[in-house]
Order: sequence, then C-alpha cells, then structure tokens
Amino acid sequence: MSTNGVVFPPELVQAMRQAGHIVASTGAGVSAESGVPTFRDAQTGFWAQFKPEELATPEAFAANPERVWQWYAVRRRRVREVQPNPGHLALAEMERRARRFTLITQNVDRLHQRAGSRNVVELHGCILSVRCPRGHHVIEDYQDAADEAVPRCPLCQAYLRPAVVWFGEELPAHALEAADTAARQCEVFLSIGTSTLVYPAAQLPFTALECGATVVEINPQPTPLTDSATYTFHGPSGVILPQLLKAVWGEMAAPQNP
Ligand code: BJW
Repeated sequence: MSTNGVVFPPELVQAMRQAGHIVASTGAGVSAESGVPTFRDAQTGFWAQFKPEELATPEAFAANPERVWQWYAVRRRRVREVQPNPGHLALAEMERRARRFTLITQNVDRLHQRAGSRNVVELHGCILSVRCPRGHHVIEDYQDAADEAVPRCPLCQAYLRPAVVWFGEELPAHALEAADTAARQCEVFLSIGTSTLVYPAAQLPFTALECGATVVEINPQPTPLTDSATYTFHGPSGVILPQLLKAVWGEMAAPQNP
C-alpha cells in the first residue's frame, strides 16, 4: 500500500489494523526534525571537543560537575525552544486510533508528551528535571539562570544533577518492567529513530521478535536491528510515520492542543 511515495506492504497495514497492542519504541532520531541533535551527532562549538559518552556518566559529573552541568543547561534550553514534529504528532494520533498503544522512549526531551502522547514509558528520565543524587530533593521543571553555578541540594548540599539515566546507572525499574512486558505482549513493535546500540533499550525489539511480534524499523541508517526486523523503512520518521498512520487509519485528525 502506497501513500505519496512510501510503499507499505498490505500485510503490515493489516497487522496494525488488527493488532490488540502496538508498541512504538523511540530514540533521538524522532526529535532530530524538531531541531534536537541526536545523541551521537557531532557536537558543535565548545562542546565539539567532548564525546557525549564522556559527559553522560556519573564519573564525568564527579570529575567536573560544572562542565557536565553546563552541557545539560545548553541542551535544556534547546529542548524548551523546539516543537514536536509530524513524527511525534503521528505517534500521538496512533495512540488515539489503536486498540492499545504503548510508547516507550529513550528520549529525555518530553516532546512526545507535548505532542499529545499519554501512555509514555520514559526509560532514560527527563532532562527538564533535576534531583539530589541522594534522593532528598527534586525540581520537576528546572529553570536555568544565566551562567549559574551548579545548584546544591537544600538538605544535604550535594550537587543537584539532571534527572536522566547515565551510562552505568540502572534504569527506573518500573519503566523497564513496563517496557519489557509491552514488548512481550504486543503484536506490532515499531523501532523508530534509535541506533539500537544502548542497552537494555536495544534488547526490546529482539524480545518482541522472539515473542512473535511484527517488528518494523524506521531509520535513515541501518542499525544492528535492520537485518532482523520484519520490515525496514529507510527515511526520516517525520516523513514516514504520518504516511504509515494514513495508510493504516486514514487521514490524521487536526493537531490537538496538548
Ligand atoms: C533518525 C533521524 C530521523 C537520525 N528520523 N531516525 C549489554 C551489552 C553491552 C553493553 C551494555 C549492556 N547492558 C548495559 C550495557 C552498558 C550500557 C550500554 O548499553 N552501552 C553501549 C553503548 C554498549 N548501558 C548502560 O549503562 C545502561 N545501564 C545499565 O544497563 O545498567 C545496568 C546496571 C545494573 C545494575 C547496577 C547498575 C547498572 C544505561 C544507559 C543509559 C543511556 N543514557 C543516555 C543518556 C541520557 C541522558 C542524556 O540525554 O544526556 O541515553 S546515552 C544516550 O544513548 C541517551 C539515548 O537515550 C541513548 C540511545 O541513543 P539513541 O536514541 O539511539 O540516539 P543515537 O544518537 O545513538 O541514534 C540516533 C538514531 O536516529 C540514528 O540511528 C540515526 O540514524 C537516526 N536518525 N535522524 C529517524 N529524522
């Protein structure tokens, strides 16, 4: 089945229409068309000298809290400036059209929620919140002040940190369990805009395959999932997802105010 360019196999369209449970699992690529750089994109300006993998660790924060804090402050500002794109909106509409829909995301930008998605499992936390590393204090929607020093916990004086999951840290148990259960139960699993390199999120599409789901990858580049996926669509999710939505359920409703 074709919608302005992309050809969707009728078996896929049928599988999505009939599915009792569809899972979409998203990564940084879904937000690329909103203007949020993907995690492994080359960094620009001052930050080009650091690999993201060297900043997103507890060790990096312990060694240089000011540097890591500033990197997150720049990214928080960017996330607040951008808007959800047609890929985010199509996923929110799929949730409204499907019998049951679970959106699992590795993204920390909250753009899915701003697009109207409701059943969102956040595996890697949220960049807009900060917390005491010892659990004393959380600020849900942290507003950065210009050139600010790293703020401290009002109770224990520890440096506050972004409420995200760094390399070497455990994912929130409730989120990981919800994601794993959804991957085991769904009939269709969409893996969208992720390099499928970072575990345990990278395991989810393989779990879905083992449990018999149709697994669909949407990504301009090949990933370790590509050869195993039932269907692969090479292209930007902001282009492909609205077309997939239309092929399965018809025209998209007008965007709703989140
Ligand atoms: C587009 C597009 C467009 C572009 N449309 N697509 C098993 C094997 C090997 C290693 C491990 C393992 N288990 C655990 C590990 C270690 C580690 C890991 O996975 N390392 C690998 C790198 C090898 N995992 C961990 O450490 C995890 N913790 C853990 O497992 O704990 C266990 C434990 C148990 C008991 C005690 C203690 C620990 C934690 C992982 C946390 C990851 N956190 C980050 C940072 C979040 C905060 C922040 O943003 O700063 O999460 S890392 C970073 O990677 C971020 C992302 O969510 C994540 C995934 O990246 P993603 O989304 O795939 O982005 P990119 O940039 O990689 O790819 C973008 C893709 O988009 C590309 O494919 C493009 O082609 C595509 N694209 N334009 C569609 N328009």
